[in-house]
Amino acid sequence: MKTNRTFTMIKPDAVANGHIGGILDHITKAGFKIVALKYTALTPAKAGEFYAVHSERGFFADLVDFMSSGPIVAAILEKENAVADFRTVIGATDPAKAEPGTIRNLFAKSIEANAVHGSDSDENAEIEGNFFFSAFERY
Ligand code: RTP
Ligand code: MG
Repeated sequence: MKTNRTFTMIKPDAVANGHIGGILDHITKAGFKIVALKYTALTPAKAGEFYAVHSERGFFADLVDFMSSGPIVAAILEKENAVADFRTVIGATDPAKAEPGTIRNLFAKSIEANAVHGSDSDENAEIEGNFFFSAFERY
């Protein structure tokens, strides 16, 4: 079951720009079932923990500031081949390089404020889902 799941966040830019509904619609029309959903916000400490893998990168401090700058929407999604298929649906990290019709192409403005997060492996999908949702919040 867990190999059919991925984790996503609608990032602060997309929430602030009124794209929660548009992005969730895009996700469900792409064949993903929402099995957990939460409107919340990250503190700087929590944002740093979530993106700890990037702590040595030059953009880390900016990324933490950005991810804690406003509310986000967290969700666990289910679909066959969920992790890889969702990466295709969201498009490249830099929206200028994202394929037409992808979520980042449609809803993102910059390489940092890029509208959505998508897990990069089954293992990280499980870790990230558990970061936001307790067992009784996951269908
Ligand atoms: P994500 O983890 O959020 O799904 O994004 P990703 O895999 O496509 O990209 P990743 O390399 O994991 O980077 C994580 C997030 O850091 C910000 N970033 N800023 N200023 C920059 O050069 C830069 N590079 C990355 C983005 O918000 C990116 O999604
Ligand atoms: Mg990543």
